[in-house]
Amino acid sequence: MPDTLNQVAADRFTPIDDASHRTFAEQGYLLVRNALDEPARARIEAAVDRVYESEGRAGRLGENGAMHVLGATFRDDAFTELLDLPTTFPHLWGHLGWNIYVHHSHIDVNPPALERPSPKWTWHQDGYRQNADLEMEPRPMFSIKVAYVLSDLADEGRGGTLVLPGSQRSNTLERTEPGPDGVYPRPPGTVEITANPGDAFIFDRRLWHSRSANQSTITRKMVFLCYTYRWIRWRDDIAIDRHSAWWRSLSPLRRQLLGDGDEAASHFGFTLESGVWDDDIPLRAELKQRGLLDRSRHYLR
Ligand SMILES: O=C(O)CCC(=O)C(=O)O
Repeated sequence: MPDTLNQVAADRFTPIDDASHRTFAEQGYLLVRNALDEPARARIEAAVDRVYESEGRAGRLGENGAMHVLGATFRDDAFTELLDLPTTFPHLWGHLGWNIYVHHSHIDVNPPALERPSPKWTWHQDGYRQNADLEMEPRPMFSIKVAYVLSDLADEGRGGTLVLPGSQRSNTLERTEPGPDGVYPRPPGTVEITANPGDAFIFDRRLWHSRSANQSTITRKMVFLCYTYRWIRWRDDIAIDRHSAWWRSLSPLRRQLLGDGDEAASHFGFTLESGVWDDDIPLRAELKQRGLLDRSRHYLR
């Protein structure tokens, strides 16, 4: 393997620094500047455009030409590189550990909105029943989403995601009172995430967040990947073709991140035969080889 590729391979296993770890734990989100360099950003944007064209041809675009499609990682080979991207992947295993995969991903294209901000209350935590079935406060994090920003979101009003820093520790969020126009004001403390093309942000699924209307003249383009534990089910309807050239070309790590597992027990981190942690699970093997398993962090044991 040429040196540069070795370097890239090594970077995805470089642990994140303590300050980033702490900021994410405190705020519930973290902005990662320049997650994609310009050639990579352009490759991903071109893939988004291909999906957009195909959805358009199939008559599946929403109002105003908006697109929200699930199963992004299976929609175009170009998205494969996002799975273990060196600039973001250390945050995923650094907070969740080695027994993870991407169970949900989506591509969003939001042309300039013609309408005024939605009168609907759109603040939520991710995870649906994960927010109802468990009686505890705060509930477990369970998953982290990475949001790749492909268009220019540097100014407010371009459809940036709204977040309430620190709100991941709270099971509930009080609704604000709608104004005379029916529109709910933003909860106090709201931050609209602004970012440059190629930046990414990661967020704890419990962080209270909301879409915002794109009131600019720039079409917003984003790709979201949600990493969770392998013992949590798929959120998207996907079918893996294990005989495809694409699947066979993938590294064992990428196959893990796309949901692969030899046997049911593997999804719980062990083999039936050994009854203990499965050292063949690709991400565990990669971390172990580098001395990155860490008994002091339960999820990295
Ligand atoms: O599109 C956005 O800005 C927010 C997306 C969102 O709410 C989500 O991914 O759960």
